Amino acid sequence: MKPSDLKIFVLFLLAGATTALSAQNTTKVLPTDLEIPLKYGADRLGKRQDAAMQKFRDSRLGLFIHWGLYAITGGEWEGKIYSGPSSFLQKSAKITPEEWMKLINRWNPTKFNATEWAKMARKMGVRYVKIVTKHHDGFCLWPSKYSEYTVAQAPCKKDILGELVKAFDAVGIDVHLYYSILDWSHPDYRYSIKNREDSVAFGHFLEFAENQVKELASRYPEVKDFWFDGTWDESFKENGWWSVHIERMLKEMIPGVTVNSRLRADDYGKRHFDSNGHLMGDYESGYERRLPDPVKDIDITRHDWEAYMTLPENQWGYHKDWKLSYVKTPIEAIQRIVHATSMGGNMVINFGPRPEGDFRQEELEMAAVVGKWMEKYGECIYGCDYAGLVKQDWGYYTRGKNGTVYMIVFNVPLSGRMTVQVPKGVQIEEATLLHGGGKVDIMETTRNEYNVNVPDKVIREPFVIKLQIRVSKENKDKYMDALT
Ligand code: H76
Repeated sequence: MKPSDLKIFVLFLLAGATTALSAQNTTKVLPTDLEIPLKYGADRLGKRQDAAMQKFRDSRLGLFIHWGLYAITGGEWEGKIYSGPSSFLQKSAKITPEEWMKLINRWNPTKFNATEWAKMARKMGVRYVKIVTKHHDGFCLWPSKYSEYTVAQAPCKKDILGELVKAFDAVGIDVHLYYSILDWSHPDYRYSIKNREDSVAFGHFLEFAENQVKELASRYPEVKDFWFDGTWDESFKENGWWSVHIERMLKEMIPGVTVNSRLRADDYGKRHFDSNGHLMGDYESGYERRLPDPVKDIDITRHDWEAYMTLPENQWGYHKDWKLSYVKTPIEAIQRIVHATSMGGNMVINFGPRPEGDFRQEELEMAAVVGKWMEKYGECIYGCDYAGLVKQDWGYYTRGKNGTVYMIVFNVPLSGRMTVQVPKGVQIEEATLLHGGGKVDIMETTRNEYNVNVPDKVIREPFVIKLQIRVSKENKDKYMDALT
C-alpha cells in the first residue's frame, strides 16, 4: 500500500464513520444560543491532543490497585462473611469509624515488596497503574499530615504509596492516583447540606480534601493522572466550583496531568457531562463494571474514556471468599481490553492485594496470561483506536496509527468464513496472521464485502489478522443492483 493510499483510507474512515474521530475536535467552539451559559461546565470541547493525553490514550491497558484496611478483614467481621464488596464491610457490618480504624494496628504487610509489584505489572503489559491512596473509609496509604488515619500510625510505618510510586516509575509504568472524596471517617463530611451548620462543615471538609490532594501532587510529582471517586452525594454536586478549582490547580501543579470526568460537577450538579452535554475533565470514567455496546453506543468514540473491571463481581479490595460470585477468566479480561480499544477506550483491571502485601494466585495467573497475550498481540492494542468499520460477530476491529486494520477473533464461525464489510472504494489486498505471519485467504464476495478464511491451523486463543487495505480513486463497481 502506498503512503498516499493510506492517507486516503484513513481520511476515508474518518469521514465515512458516523462518529467524529479525534483529528477534528481540538478547537474550542463558542457556545451557541442553544447552550446554557455555565461557569463550571466543560473547559474544552473534543479530545485533548497534547503528548501527555496521547500517551494516556495509547497506553490502553492499566492496572487498578485497591489496598487498604479492608484487606485485613477480607469481608469477614466477627466470624461472619459478608458477600458485598469487602471495601464496604464497615457499612454492611455497621462498624463505627473509630472501631474500623483500630485495624491500623494490624496493618503490617510483611511480604510487601513494591519492586515485585512493578515487575509483575510490567510482565502483565499494563502501561499505567491506578493506586488507591484513600478509599471511602478514609485510611491513607501515605503519611498525610492532615489525617490521623494513615500508614504512619501503623506498626510498619512505611510510606507504602511512596514506595509504589518509585517502583512503578522506575520500570516505566505511569502512576495514577485514586482519591475518594466521600470519606466515612471525617467529622465534617456531609451527604447533603440541610442547614448552615452543614454548609460550614462541608466547607471545612473541602479544604481538608484540597489540602490532601495538594499534598499528594507535591509529594509525588511523578504522578500522571488523578482519578477521583465518591463524588455522587448531593453535598458535592452543589459545589461544582470546587471540582473546577481542583482540576485547574492540579494542571498548574503538574503539567500534562490528566483528570477523570468523575471529579466534575457543573453549576446545576450535572456530573461527567455538563448541562450542555459536553464532557468535563479529560476522559469519561463512568464505565465501571460495564462496557459500551459496540453498535448502539458508537458515539463514545468521540471522546476519551476508560473502563474498569473487577475479577469477581464488584470486589475491589481483597475478599477471602471468591466463591461467592463468578470470577472472570483471563480470556474474558483480554476480550474486555480488545472491546475497549476497538471503541477508542482504555481498560483497567483491578487487583486487591492480600493483607500481607502479596497477590492471590488468581491475580498472578491473570497477570501472566494477559501479559503473554499482550506480548504476542500488543501491536493491535497499544497505540490503536476505533477502526470505523461495522462490527461483526467474529470479534473486534482496531486500527493502528499507520492505518493497518486488525481483526481480533474471539468467535470462530463454523462456516470457516469471516465477513468484513468495507466502505465504498476500499479493497482488502492481503490478510496475514499477526503472530506467525502466515497468509490468510480472502475473497471478495459481493459489493463492499469480503470473506476472510479462518486459518487452517486451530488456534486456541484469541488471534489477530492484519488487513492490508487499498483505496482506489475510481469506483469500479462490478456488482449490479438487484431489480426488485
Ligand atoms: C462505587 C464505587 C467505587 N468505585 C470503584 C473504583 C471502587 O473504588 C468502588 O468502591
